[in-house]
Amino acid sequence: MINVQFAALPERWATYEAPLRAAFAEAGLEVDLRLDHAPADVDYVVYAPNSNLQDFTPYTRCKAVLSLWAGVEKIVGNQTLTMPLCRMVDPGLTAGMVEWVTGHVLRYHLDIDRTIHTQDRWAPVVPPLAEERPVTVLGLGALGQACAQMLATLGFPVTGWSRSEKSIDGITCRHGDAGLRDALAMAQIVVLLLPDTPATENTLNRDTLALLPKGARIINPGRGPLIDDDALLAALDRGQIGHATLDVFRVEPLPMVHRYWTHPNVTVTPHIAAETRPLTAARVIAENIRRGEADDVFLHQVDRRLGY
Ligand code: NDP
Ligand code: OXD
Repeated sequence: MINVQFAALPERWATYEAPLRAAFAEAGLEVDLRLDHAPADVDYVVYAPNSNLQDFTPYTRCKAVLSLWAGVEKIVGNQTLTMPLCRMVDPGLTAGMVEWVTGHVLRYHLDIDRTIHTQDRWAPVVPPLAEERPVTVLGLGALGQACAQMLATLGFPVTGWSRSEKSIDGITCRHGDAGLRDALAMAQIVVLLLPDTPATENTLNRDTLALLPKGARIINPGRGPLIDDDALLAALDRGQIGHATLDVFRVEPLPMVHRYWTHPNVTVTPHIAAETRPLTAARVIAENIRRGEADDVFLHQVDRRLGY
């Protein structure tokens, strides 16, 4: 019997229990899934970083902590978490992010707000085709790559930026510090899908925002610290940035006094770009437990040195 502890907000148990049990059965795993195993008996922890479990010291035989979240910045530095940590890469979450990003890119591309606001007048403005609208995606991981590919399929010229060198069909790939300048130089729309690490903090700052063509639009479903907020607000005020759609913030919920709420050229969404979907995520968890039991390498194991 494999002992699995579910450690997330208590209200999540009702959503995840049945999909996890079904996925374990489907994978042929005999699992005792509970909220309350004795820590020393636990083989795997299914984990959300906002759960009460923060001290992993008593989890002496735990083979892996399997995160339900894609972003691991809240736990990657936890010194008591010495066992392998796997982040969530879930087809359902990826599909949600592709839809959210594509929707917001199309909102900008088609100038949907302006069209709606002028609908009392017959004033046709023909939008350009996607092929005339360069888009840059910062981050070419599970989510960035899927979004970049969907945008390229729609006809946008897409440039992607990552830490390591990549080659992806239909995407102009840039990497490293030097590649960022190229990736931003032509971008009319920038999507941020980087993890929050010391190396990615303030990727968009006063200097890099100035590299963008005037009026460029920013979409951030990545993490708040990727953007220097004061620099973005200043760039919005002087029109260097035309509009920003922000889903994630340094402090969440975004404090009501924050200027983002009232800035006319900012859209705030409450960290809803993409949710982990229990049915598909449960299969990913089951597959990692199967791998752990077979002494195979885990999927999506976090590199603590890199922080993602
Ligand atoms: P991945 O780890 O799969 O991809 C991260 C990408 O960022 C990789 O391409 C990586 O490069 C690149 N990267 C990391 N560090 C740097 C750096 N210093 N310079 C340049 N590129 C860098 O993550 P996901 O795609 O799964 O997720 C991305 C983020 O999306 C998550 O970390 C999370 O913060 C956020 N997220 C937000 C959600 C929401 O609802 N708003 C939902 C889910 C996730 P390389 O390929 O070379 O390693
Ligand atoms: C995640 C998120 O990291 O929802 O999974 O932001």
